[in-house]
Amino acid sequence: MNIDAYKQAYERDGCFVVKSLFLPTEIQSMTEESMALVQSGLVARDNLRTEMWERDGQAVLSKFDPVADISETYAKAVYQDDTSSILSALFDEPAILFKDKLVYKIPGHKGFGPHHDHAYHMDYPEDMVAVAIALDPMRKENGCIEVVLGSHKFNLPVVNENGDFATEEIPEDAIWTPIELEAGDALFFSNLMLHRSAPNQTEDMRRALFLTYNRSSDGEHRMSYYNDHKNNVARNGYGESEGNFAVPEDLKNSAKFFPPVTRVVKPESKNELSPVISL
Ligand SMILES: O=C(O)CCC(=O)C(=O)O
Repeated sequence: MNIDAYKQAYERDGCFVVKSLFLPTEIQSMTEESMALVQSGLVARDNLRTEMWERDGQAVLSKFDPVADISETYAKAVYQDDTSSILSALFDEPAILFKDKLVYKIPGHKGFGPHHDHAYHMDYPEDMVAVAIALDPMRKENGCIEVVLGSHKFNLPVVNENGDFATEEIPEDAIWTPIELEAGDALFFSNLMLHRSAPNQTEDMRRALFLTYNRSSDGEHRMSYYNDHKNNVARNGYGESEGNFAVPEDLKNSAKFFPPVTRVVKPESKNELSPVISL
């Protein structure tokens, strides 16, 4: 792993790709877990963990957000060794988890408009790194992430008077680069990096796990962020992203995270050696 090359790319472009960061067996566990979560009974329009989108007049699951505190499989991904080493090198100190979400991007999902993530948590440290881990191949046809290389240095005013991302401030000549990934690859990108994604025009889901970290010297903010998130959603919804109707008006007062958000605990490492058979 050439950590210096990653650091240089991060400084210059605001992002870089790490191929095969996760093993096929790890990806398989995560995709199986994503389906177990769908069937867990947690997907509901008043559950703030499960962001819903509209498709053909029906509410469908868009994201589990957060997810790592209810799933040992995803908690393991948070603490994966190579990810931690790369993040420590970028920050020059250990990283702390800020946010974790599992995006399902089902067929027909309309995609995500241009934004950077800091706009959605401006009260928290600016210096964060997101890691988008592909659980399925991410291609142009199923709405891979597209980025504007170098845009972490644009210093954009992020929010307009409606409280939405100020897309009108994005330079007209900005070049959007699609980042195609294989399952197991990961895109590391700055919290200030402009990104978006197109609709999923295929017949299959395009799942990705997004883990966002801040530097340890900036402190731990995850619990406080999700507490604020609850109030923001109840007050405003999620803005005007196309297709996103989040928590409906009549459920806003009762909407809550279930189960309640807890800290992400590092799973005990288990001895995974095969049993030895004496002959
Ligand atoms: O999953 C995607 O296509 C992009 C998601 C994204 O940009 C976000 O959730 O902020």
